[in-house]
Amino acid sequence: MFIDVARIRVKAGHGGKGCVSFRREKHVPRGGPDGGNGGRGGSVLVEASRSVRTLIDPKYQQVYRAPGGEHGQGKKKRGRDGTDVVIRVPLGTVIKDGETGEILGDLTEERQQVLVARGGRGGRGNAAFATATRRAPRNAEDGAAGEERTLLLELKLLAEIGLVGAPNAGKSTLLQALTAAQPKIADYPFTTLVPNLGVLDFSLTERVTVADIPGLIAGASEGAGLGLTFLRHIERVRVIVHVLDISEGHDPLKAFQDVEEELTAYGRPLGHLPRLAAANKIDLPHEKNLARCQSYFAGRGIPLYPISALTGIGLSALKDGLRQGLSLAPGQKEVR
Ligand SMILES: Nc1nc2c(ncn2[C@@H]2O[C@H](COP(=O)(O)OP(=O)(O)OP(=O)(O)O)[C@@H](O)[C@H]2O)c(=O)[nH]1
Ligand SMILES: [Mg+2]
Repeated sequence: MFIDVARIRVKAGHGGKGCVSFRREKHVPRGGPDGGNGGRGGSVLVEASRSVRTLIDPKYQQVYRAPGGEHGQGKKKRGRDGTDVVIRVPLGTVIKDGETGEILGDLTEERQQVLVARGGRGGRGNAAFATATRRAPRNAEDGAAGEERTLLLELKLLAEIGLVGAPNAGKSTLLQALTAAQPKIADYPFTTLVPNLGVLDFSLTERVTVADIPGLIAGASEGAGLGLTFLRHIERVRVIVHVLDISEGHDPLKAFQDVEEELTAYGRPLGHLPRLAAANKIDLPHEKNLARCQSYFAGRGIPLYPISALTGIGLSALKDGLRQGLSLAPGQKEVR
């Protein structure tokens, strides 16, 4: 199962208590205060890891608690610190405060960490309170409470290219044709329920990630079809490819406009991203639709690529177009 949001509670450990103690040794009369400080409570951190793919673990383990620090002891012995708890999440996870929505971190690199709940400070033992005039203090502090908060974890796929379109347009077929991904493909709408990712090789050193986004229909922003939940994944893409079914009996322009409307209704800035149109299924009768598309997209400055994802016609021209789109897109191209 693909889990892309999780709400969790994190509790850092309480600081250990400071100790009240006096040195007592046979030949040392009136030994001074020697109560040690308490240890710091364990903190909770979130760390990005390439080996984690989904948020399934945090989804099921809803509370993460770090252990407290140990209490201080006599002979100025400091209590041991509580061990930190590290929650591992996939690259591309955004961490928000569950109550305020404030973004606490956006983990895009391997082993990048954010501290989400700081462990409580250990209390000072009585040794720490001794002064020249106050030689036998009997006071010590309690440890401080650890921080505690609710977090919202959201996974946003890190893909450079996003394939969008109506259900059944052939997005998954195109992903399969461009990359080694093996998404489910079928002749019914909403086959793709979660985004699929594949890696497209332009050359040995130039590779980009392509995401196949579940089908979008008019009203998706009000929850129709699968809704817009998955659009959060395309917030980060750099080029949007509209996959259009131009075979006879379909209305690719209506499909394009519906999808564009939903992208606008989603309310995040996607408008500035370069767009390409892939006129798919040209192995089927399509002449009238192709002519309509050509004049429509030419008027909007959107490059149009007639393709057949199924037979492979036109894919190398589309790849060149993608490469060019990426070079025009804002942001650095990621070469892995
Ligand atoms: N003839 C022909 N059929 C195609 C082509 N591309 C896709 N199809 C068929 O169209 C149907 C839908 O393809 P998918 O790739 O599952 O479509 P999708 O856009 O991913 O659909 P959803 O996941 O439901 O949104 C399948 O039966 C494919 O075999 C094409 O170029 N030519
Ligand atoms: Mg699909």
